[in-house]
Amino acid sequence: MSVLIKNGRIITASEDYVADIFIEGEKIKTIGRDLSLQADELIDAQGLMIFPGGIDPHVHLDMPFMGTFSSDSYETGTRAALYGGTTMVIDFVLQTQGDSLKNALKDWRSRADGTAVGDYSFHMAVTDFNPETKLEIKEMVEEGITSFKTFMAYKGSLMVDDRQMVGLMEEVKKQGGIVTTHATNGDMIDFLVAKHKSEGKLSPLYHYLSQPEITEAEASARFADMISYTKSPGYIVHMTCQGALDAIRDSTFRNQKVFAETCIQYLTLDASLYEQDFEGAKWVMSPPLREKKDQTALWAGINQGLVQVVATDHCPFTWEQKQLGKADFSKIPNGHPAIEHRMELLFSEGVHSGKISLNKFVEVSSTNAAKIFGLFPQKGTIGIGSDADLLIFDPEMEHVISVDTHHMNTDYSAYEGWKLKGKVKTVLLRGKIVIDQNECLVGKGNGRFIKRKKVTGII
Ligand code: DUC
Ligand code: ZN
Ligand code: ZN
Ligand code: ZN
Repeated sequence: MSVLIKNGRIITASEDYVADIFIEGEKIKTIGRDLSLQADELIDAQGLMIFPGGIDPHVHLDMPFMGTFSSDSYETGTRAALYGGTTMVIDFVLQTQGDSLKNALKDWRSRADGTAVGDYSFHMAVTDFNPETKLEIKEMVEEGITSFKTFMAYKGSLMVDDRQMVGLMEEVKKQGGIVTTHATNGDMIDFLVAKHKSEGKLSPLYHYLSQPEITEAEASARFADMISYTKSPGYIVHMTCQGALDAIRDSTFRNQKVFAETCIQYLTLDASLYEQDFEGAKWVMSPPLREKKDQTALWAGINQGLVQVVATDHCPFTWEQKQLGKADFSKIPNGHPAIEHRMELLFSEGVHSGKISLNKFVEVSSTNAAKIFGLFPQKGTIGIGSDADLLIFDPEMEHVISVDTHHMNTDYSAYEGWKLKGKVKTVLLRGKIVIDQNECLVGKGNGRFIKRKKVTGII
């Protein structure tokens, strides 16, 4: 199977030029002007942009959480991702405390393998670091799982203490991986949740007020300090606020790098959404949405190279599932749906509004995640020999986000009615046209588990 894409404007993290792309099998074979090669499929991309397929390194599909499961399966979630130009996701395996990493991986792969429509990998969330787990880190790296997630919150089910954290960092460094973290101070949050509940303050607003900026700034600084001590590569997931950004900026003065990821919602939505009775439950996620000043700081952080990745933390629930917390904000399943609109939101709100450049758009939506997590140059760029994961994009086409047209398995949209400029037209995954003109051309099982390489921590 071969495909020839003519006259597209190719944008990578560092280039911007018009050329033809010739694909043979799953890979890009040739890039050049006026190629006259015979191909099975011809795509005219005149007037359109071509980006590397998006990589969302933070999603939770079919995840058991807070007494229920996130509502997108690997099939519906990765299909929605493809509709939005994201060709690969990295999900999270959660170790059960007291059990092995191997068993957790088996459990997660049983739900994803043969189901996913787009490509996928996993971070391994280590929730119980002990002498047995330590021995499994090397095996995981050999399986192509080279990133290890930790939670500094959710005590009793997911949280590791600092003793486990430094131990894990030392071992992961030795085996060639990277430690990532949900950086919020779990004990402080638990205190505030209990306090608000004892005062009868039970609405979604108190979810927000139980996780103030300081809880994230403190944990981010602590994580950066432990990374400084152990010299392991480190990455903070879903950074939301100026205080956390300040903590990692400070760490750069030690000539130290802690990678940071923010999510599209923290750049585009703010905490005023919690000021409306139970409706605010739609945006109950952890960490919560912040203030306008934090959005400004995050956009600046992206431009300064302090924030490398824009992900989603896609963790969807239906409105019925959200009712689990109707009488108590601490029982509202945490998370919101975003996997489908990350690229279009970032393009419209970032590029069109003049906040980031086209090259930066590619860097933070695809290339940097590929580099940090051991996928580059197989994924994350448009180059000879790379997987032909491509997003053909109409930069001027306007459209409106709505639950009536989205493909995620949720009955509400967190961005209902948002008018965007710039829309996905055609998507290729490993040389195959998977989305064309709002239609998905592949089914369940089309996605592949991608083994990742060891991580250097330098990009
Ligand atoms: N935050 C969420 O909002 N959902 C899933 C896990 C998390 O940390
Ligand atoms: Zn998290
Ligand atoms: Zn998450
Ligand atoms: Zn324009």
